[in-house]
Amino acid sequence: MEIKPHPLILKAFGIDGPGTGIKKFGSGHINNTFLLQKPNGDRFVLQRINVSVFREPEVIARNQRMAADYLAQHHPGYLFITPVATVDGADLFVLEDEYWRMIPFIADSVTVDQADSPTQAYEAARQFGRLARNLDGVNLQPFRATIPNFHNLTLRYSAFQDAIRQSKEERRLQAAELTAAYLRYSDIAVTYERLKTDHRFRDRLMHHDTKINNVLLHKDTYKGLCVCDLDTLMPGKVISDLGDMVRTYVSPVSEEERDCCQIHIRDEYYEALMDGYLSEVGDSLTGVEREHLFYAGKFMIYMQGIRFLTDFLNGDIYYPVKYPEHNFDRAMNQLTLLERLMEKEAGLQVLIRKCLSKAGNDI
Ligand code: GN1
Ligand code: MG
Repeated sequence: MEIKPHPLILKAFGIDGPGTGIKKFGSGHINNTFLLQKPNGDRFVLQRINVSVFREPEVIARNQRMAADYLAQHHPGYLFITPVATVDGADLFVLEDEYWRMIPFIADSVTVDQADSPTQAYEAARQFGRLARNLDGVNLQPFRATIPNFHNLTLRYSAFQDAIRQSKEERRLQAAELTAAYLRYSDIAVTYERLKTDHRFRDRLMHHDTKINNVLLHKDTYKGLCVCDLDTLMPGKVISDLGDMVRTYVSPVSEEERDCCQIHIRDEYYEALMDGYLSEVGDSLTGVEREHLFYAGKFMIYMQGIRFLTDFLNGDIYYPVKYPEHNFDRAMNQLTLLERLMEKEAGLQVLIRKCLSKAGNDI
């Protein structure tokens, strides 16, 4: 269904309806995003928050506000996108149970949907690294999960098992081989289970959605400007942010690619993103975190793969699909990526060690 922002929403943010250009923007699965252009040329990004995913949008606003306050105090020059307040001074505007928020469009910025060069991977990773580093000292206590258990692989794994049991027979049979393959790699979930209670595996304020189009790059130089899409800024683990970059920057094709022969690991992108990320956070990692840098990629690819497959088994209730096997194909894509990554572990561990020692660290 086509969703258009109601004129009252624009008014709430102090924008006059007539004369303001509105178009759909971005490529996310979850929220609805629009680019607004005022007659004077000022641009804003207006979003309707998906409340079936983000059940407490106030938590998003609160986390961002607390992070912004901390950063303004401790890293005053750092560009951190904060919402534009409504004319009443609120971070969110609620109309008929729908939550809207607006952020400024950052001048001279562009996003790319795919990493096209190792330099882009480096720049993007560096931005996520800088965010993590700048937020390293923040008191995590008042921060809450915007999506509880979002990257809790233990729960994602049990949701997968539930879906296998409860799915309609047709889908269960269709996915039998793929399901068996994912179950064979369940040690990835077992490792997480062990790690999550290890206090040396620190809680940190993480972005949790580090795909490359969540970094704004300068339109001419392609230098990283800042990160965006801060809905899942919440306490988490370093493997989430690092792992999602491995998942989304390293293969020449995205999770949407159906021809799995095109999926492979580009070592130079892997090295570039490790280098960019560790150049910022390297010296703050604990020994246990450093030992699990390769695991990060496995963790995120496996979790995304079982999320797609779970959704296929459940009848496509979470991810929008364009055709009936869409989630199945995405899960197959992620399994291929996982296997390509694991085949290369020895060589990639060498690259990790190289990047760690460059950042002044060793395993
Ligand atoms: C969702 O909407 P988007 O594309 O930013 C999902 C991520 C997945 C991603 C996979 C809240 O993000 O976790 O990695 O799809 N976000 C949520 O494409 O579930
Ligand atoms: Mg997103």
